[in-house]
Amino acid sequence: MKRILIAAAATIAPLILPTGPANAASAIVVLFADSNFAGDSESFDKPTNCVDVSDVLMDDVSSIIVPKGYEVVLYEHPSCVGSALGTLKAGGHPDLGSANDRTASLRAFRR
Ligand SMILES: [Ca+2]
Repeated sequence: MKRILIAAAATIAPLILPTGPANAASAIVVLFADSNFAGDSESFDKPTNCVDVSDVLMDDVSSIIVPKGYEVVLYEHPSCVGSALGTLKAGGHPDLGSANDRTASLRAFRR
C-alpha cells in the first residue's frame, strides 16, 4: 500500500508548478488612457484568453506596455471580435497610431 501511495505522489508532483510574484510581474500587460504611459491605467496578468478593457479605458487606450516574451493583439470590439487593430511586440508602445482610442479588448500570445 505504501508503495502505491509513493507512486501516486510522484505522478502528481510535476503538475504542481510553482507560481510566484516574480513570474507574474514579468507577464503583465499595462494599458494607459493617454500617450506616453500617462493617465488612467489598467493591468492584465498574462491575458492569453481574451479580456475586455474596463469601462474607464474602453475606446480610450493610447499607450501600452507589452511584457517580454509576449505579443498583444488589439480588437475594436469586446470579446475579441471585429477587426484586429494591430499586433504589438514586447516593449513600450507610447503611441498607438491608428489604433489610438479604439481598443475594446485584447489577447496576448507567447513569443
Ligand atoms: Ca486616450
